[in-house]
Amino acid sequence: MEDYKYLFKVVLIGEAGVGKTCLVRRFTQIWDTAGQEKFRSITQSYYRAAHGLILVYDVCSQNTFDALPQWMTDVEAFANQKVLSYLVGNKTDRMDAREVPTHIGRQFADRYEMNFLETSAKEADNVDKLFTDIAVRLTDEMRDRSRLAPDSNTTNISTNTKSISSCSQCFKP
Ligand SMILES: Nc1nc2c(ncn2[C@@H]2O[C@H](COP(=O)(O)OP(=O)(O)O)[C@@H](O)[C@H]2O)c(=O)[nH]1
Ligand SMILES: [Mg+2]
Repeated sequence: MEDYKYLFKVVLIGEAGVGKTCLVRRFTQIWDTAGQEKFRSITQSYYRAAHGLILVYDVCSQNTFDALPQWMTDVEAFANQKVLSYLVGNKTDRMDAREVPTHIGRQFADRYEMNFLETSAKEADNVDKLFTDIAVRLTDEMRDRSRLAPDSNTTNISTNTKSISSCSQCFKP
């Protein structure tokens, strides 16, 4: 832990089954829910002090896309206004089953001023890009901020970590 210059908290949200746990299994410093989304019991504490936020839907499930406005209500209520947010359409490997076209996902992301990516946790498509983009952007932001105020760069860094429960259905890296 002491070897890291910055530690960022990135939270993943979205309907159950969209692939959050599979996405995150490749990256141990990212927080995942422990399935609370099934009970809509994600609260302020999960979002607190998050630097990054990834809202995931399944491109093969219109229902998970239709639930996004509800998730945004939570984000607007609980997340830091300056959180770096990404909308991610996962499961692009299931081409024949796609229900949500790319441009519709992108349109939603634009409306809420979020970054947008489509991924496949199964094929590892764009997963590295997602997490490295977030890490690079947050690091740049933090560097810029510490240049302005040399001693303030640690105040917003969460030192909490949470182990990620294993998921037998996830694709091994
Ligand atoms: N085809 C495909 N299946 C996926 C992908 N990501 C996750 N899954 C499957 O979707 C199901 C739910 O994944 P999980 O990560 O537990 O979803 P969570 O509830 O959002 O954490 C599991 O059966 C995974 O194997 C993906 O990119 N492609
Ligand atoms: Mg999960």
